[in-house]
Amino acid sequence: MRRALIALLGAGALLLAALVAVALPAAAAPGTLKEAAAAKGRVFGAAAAQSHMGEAAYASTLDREFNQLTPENEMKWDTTEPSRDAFNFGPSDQLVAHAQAQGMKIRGHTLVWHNQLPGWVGGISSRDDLLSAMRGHIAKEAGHFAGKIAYWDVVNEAFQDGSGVRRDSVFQRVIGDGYIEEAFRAARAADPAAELCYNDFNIDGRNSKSDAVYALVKDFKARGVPIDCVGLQAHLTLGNVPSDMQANMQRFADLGVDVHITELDVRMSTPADGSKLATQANDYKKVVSACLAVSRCTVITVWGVTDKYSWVPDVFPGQGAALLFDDNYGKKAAYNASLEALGGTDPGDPGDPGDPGTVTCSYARTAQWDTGFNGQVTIKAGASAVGSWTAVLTMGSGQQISGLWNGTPSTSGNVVTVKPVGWNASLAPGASASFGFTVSAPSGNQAAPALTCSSP
Ligand code: 9MR
Repeated sequence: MRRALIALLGAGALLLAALVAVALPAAAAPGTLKEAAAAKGRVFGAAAAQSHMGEAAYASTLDREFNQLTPENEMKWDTTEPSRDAFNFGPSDQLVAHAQAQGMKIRGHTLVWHNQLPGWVGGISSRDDLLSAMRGHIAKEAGHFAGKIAYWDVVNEAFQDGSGVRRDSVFQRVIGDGYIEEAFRAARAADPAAELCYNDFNIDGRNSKSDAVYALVKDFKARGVPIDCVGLQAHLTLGNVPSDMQANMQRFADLGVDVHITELDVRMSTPADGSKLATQANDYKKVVSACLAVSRCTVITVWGVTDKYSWVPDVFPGQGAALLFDDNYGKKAAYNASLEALGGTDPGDPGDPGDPGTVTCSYARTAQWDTGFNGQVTIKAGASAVGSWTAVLTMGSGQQISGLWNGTPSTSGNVVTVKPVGWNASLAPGASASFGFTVSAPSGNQAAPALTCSSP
């Protein structure tokens, strides 16, 4: 009995030790988007295409960082029902199986849309016939995936851009205003477990189009038409996150629906450069922060895994670099900014241009005379902010620093380590600080000192 008790106590101590051991690493900031999002009660997804899944870096980046998958094209009407009543769920089933194996949520995209619509649908001119085709499509597709889909984009892009007017689609022309609610009712019947969303672009801030979507959702809620969420696509251009994005999300949330950012990307004119990438990082940070500030903003999904396969250059020639990973699957500054906005920290992969703490430095000779010269060192932050920096100068033979300004030097032999003076320690992304110095040197030896720098 006594022995058993001691054994039990021993086991208890072991269990406690194990718990502590498990608990300690968990305290570290999450190192991937999906972990950081989960810690905030959010989901972080990406659109993915079955045709790229064979590329190892594509699949491993998707699996490592994201916990929600939106099939980029595979669930669209032209793929799933290319001719009437002939269904093809091959590519979408593969993506769904992959997502399920990875424990990712799946966003169904999309049941009713004027694009990627097979010709036979556009050819229907009778209201009853189109209604029955639409209901049949939804019943079959949402029914096929029932129980596996977390969110359905039931109707996509039903309003004209730049106005609150309904888009002139075949559904609008032939069925009339009521087609949207018919679609939502059919989706609820086919898959009662999925959250049903209305999804559109350029409704990220308040404008006439988002006002129209707001009125639609309000009306649906008032009349009991099933709707659970609104998808703001957030296909944004550099430096143009709507300042009222958070307020816009909040007004939808106040109607009693969840808000999802469904197709986030921030395009720029290519080629990208450090300054554009820093602006983009800030844009992503704004979007993620706005979502976190709205408790019903539960999902953030980017429209692709890598810049390499983004839709942007195909549709906007000369633009691109819109996503979180570059063509080589390197993390961009926007990745780090998003991760940090979610409360995570990148463990750091050497060579990532977006890693925190990256500084570069350069040297210039600003004056010279026979027995000396003035030099200036400029330290520039990478795409993330740095809290401090260190520059190390290795002086040439016989050279000595006789004066130094805007820096704090410490000298050991011919090596001079320079730290900031305080006010020039922290640098915003892409910002720089400089210090200057005077060197006395043997006649004619104006050779540049060797220079390295780091952060902090
Ligand atoms: O990314 C998709 C691209 O591969 C397709 O060619 C394109 C065809 O319409 O659709 C793209 O995805 C769109 C999404 O389904 C709905 N919102 C806009 C997206 C970008 O065009």
